[in-house]
Amino acid sequence: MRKPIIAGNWKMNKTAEEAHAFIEAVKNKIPSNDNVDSVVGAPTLFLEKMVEDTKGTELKVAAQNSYFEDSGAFTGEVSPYALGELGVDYVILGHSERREYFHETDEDVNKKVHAVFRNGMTPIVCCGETLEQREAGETAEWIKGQITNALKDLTEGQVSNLVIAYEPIWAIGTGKSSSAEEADETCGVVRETVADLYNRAVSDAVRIQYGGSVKPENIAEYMAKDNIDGALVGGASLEPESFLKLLEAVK
Ligand code: G2H
Repeated sequence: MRKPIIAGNWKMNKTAEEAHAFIEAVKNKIPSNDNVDSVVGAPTLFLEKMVEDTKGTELKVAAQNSYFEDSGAFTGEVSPYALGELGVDYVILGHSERREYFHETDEDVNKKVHAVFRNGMTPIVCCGETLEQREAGETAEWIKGQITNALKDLTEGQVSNLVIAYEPIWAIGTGKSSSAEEADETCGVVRETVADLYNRAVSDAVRIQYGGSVKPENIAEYMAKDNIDGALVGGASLEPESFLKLLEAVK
């Protein structure tokens, strides 16, 4: 039985004050993490305070990116070593917005996955296809390639513990969600790829989230599917009430 994991992805939203107000509003209402892992992914600027604010609660904090070197002359980058020292639990990696606007490649994502594990955190590795690729029938091949590259040289234990987020690019922030059946089918491709690369025990253990216009009204449909173990949620994770409803729907 895989434990559900719901992760908010605030993207580049909120001020420090708003982030603090959000945590204060939700932190004592988070369901037990015996039933669901609850995570909020915030801009780097707020992480230190959020880790402090969530200490002793069931809410975990995620960064939205990190560099793959621990330290050095990399002006403007975020150190995975410093994130780990801060007490950040998860790092979202290879989000399609990072790939599109900041030119991250599969190779970068793989190096970042290793860096996040090296620093004691859990990667949430994103994959997903464009509308053109879906319409051309290329989704499965594309996803297999992204997963194979992202997981290169990881151990069975690491892959069993990481989280993969399948986010069709055409369903991100558009209000156009992939149907639960389509999402389940592609999450199944992710799971089979992991089985081919490793083995059935690893593919049974890895948790796969769906992401793309998930909201309290539709999350139950996705969670009912065999290959979907959670959600990576952008817009609907920004307000405390909506975030709590997402958690309530799966606990
Ligand atoms: C997809 C998702 C969060 P939204 O990017 O990662 O955002 O739920 O707003 O589509």
